[in-house]
Amino acid sequence: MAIKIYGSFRSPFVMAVALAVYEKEQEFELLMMNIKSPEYMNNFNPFGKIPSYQDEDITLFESRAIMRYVATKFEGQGAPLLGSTFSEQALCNQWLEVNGHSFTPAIVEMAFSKADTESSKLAFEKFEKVLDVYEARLSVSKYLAGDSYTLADLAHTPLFHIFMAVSDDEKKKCLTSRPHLHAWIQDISSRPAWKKVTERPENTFYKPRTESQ
Ligand SMILES: N[C@@H](CCC(=O)N[C@@H](CS)C(=O)NCC(=O)O)C(=O)O
Repeated sequence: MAIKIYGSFRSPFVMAVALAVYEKEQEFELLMMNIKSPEYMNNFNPFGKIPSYQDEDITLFESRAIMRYVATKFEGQGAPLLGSTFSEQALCNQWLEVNGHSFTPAIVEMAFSKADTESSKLAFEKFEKVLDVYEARLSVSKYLAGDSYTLADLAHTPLFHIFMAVSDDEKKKCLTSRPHLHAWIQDISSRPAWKKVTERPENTFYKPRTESQ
């Protein structure tokens, strides 16, 4: 059975799973169902969320679990993704947790806060504190887990892509003013597998602004 990803490219988590599949040089079908239907909730994700993943061996939900599965299943193909040493593997897991528990909530809270309010200011400050942690890490390490690109880096690409696409130059300064962070975002966004994701015909939601990035 071909790999099936359920969801829409409006979701950064769906894009992250698609990116992991492409990094492993696999193809997939992107399918959408009514995610609150009994059929979807009983067979794919009882929480009624996207993405879900299916291949001949397994049906899975939760994007980071799916990415780990894909990286392990296709270990010998494409980019390694899990870290090349025992320490890198541990750091990859650590930074994937950071992605899930610190980075994603901070960027989502900022994106959903009402513009020019006290809560949007607080959300932005909170996001900047998270970015400071990334800047410090990336000033001593090429990638989050060490010398090689892993799932920890990959998990960030879609959310930064969306942030860059929907923000004006002033807002983007929180990225461009942190040189190591900015160079890393450019690096992880220039991978051929990411280009393949952005060039999928279903990817119509976040068009990059034309201003300088
Ligand atoms: N932790 C989940 C998050 C999934 C998630 O929140 N997906 C959103 C789209 S970005 C969704 O399905 N929202 C629909 C809903 O909550 O009804 C993952 O990483 O897969």
